[in-house]
Amino acid sequence: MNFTRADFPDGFRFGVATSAYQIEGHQFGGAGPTHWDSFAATPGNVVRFEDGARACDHYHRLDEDLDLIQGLGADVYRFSTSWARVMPEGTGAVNGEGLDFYDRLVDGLLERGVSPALTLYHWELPQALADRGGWRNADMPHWFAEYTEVVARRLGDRLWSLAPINEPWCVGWLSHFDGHHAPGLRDIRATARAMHHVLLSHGRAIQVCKGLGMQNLGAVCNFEWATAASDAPEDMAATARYDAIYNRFFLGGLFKGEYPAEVLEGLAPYLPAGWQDDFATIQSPLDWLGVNFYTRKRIAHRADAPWPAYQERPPQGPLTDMGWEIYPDALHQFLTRAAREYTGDLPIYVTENGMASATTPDPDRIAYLDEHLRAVQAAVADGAPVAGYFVWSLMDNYEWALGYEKRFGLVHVDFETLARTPKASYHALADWWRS
Ligand code: IFM
Repeated sequence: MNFTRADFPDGFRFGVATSAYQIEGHQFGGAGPTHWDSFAATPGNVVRFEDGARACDHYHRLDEDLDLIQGLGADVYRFSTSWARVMPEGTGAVNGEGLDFYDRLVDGLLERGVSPALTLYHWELPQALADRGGWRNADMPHWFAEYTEVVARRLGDRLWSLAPINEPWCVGWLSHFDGHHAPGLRDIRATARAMHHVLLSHGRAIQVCKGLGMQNLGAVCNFEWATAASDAPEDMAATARYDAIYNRFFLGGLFKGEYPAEVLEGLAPYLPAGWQDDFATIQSPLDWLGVNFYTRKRIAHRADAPWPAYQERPPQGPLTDMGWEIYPDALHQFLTRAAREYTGDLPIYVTENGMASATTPDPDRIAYLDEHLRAVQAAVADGAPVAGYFVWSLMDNYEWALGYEKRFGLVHVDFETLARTPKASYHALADWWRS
């Protein structure tokens, strides 16, 4: 990687990201059960039934991991608090030990000169709330606001930034329509409610944080670039539906106070009554947009299925261990489009980007990061106000339904001994981030 900091705009921030359930070790420290524990315990959902009970044991190796972040020269560390660790039943009683852990984490970052970027929800819903319907339940925004207030009151004075919910598409669509993530539903009515409640909960959390005087509040969404598999009108229309569900539903809700027509075609009959009245909350003004970006998809029409009637075509070219096509120009195109059509001058952070690769040393990861950083530069040259770039992930961790075999880390983790070993990509980034 032949970059220097001067190759990026003034004040541009580099960082790394993780999430609670993927690294901490959920069995430790008084955390309550989550829907990922029960999802993983159900045959057929997760590779080898693996769960986050021990994960990387970050809970007991906090200082060692904070030293790795400092050694990398990262400006920002993006992490999440676990709702079930802070409030084991989801509402009511607070687990003091859990909050103390996050307090030490934030202070440890600040002592090392790293800015803490908090995400409040990265998918481990407390089981007690899942039992009450989870994201389908219209009470979710109230429950989430209660949890937000507990965390914000304790940590809010020392955070660099806060985002309520990681990747609303995954919370809504992937988990309730595709059934690939907890709670593993395949139900259009559940999907419509979860998609709406996740945005409404986001808005409530922003209101709570603003009420407490917090600043630098954002939203972190995952996006994909969608390319039509052919010029046929039905493939173009299928691609527009894919793009609407994946990208424009969230950008439209957050920044325009509307849902795309292609999504309403399918979901409108199932949305909760009065959904149109919620946009004032959903649109609570933000200070930045976070873009989690990995790949693009080629989409075609699917004639033998009801709405959304699309199918993914096989990826082309080089793939990561996730089977995701490596297509950096999609990041350039997406950042440019997001700024042009939705966010204007609002800063955009690439809050996740990286690749799964089991190779060590990892020249493939170095090349992937290099190409995507060049795509960021191209977007900046086109006028997109990109203000930072965070690598997913600091270390190998629990890749949800794919268990521990997909390795996204800059640091290798031996899941027998839990030894951490920085990879070549870690050293390549450290060489210029520390300069
Ligand atoms: O590991 C995940 C993370 O939890 C959310 N964004 C995508 C990553 C890679 O799949």
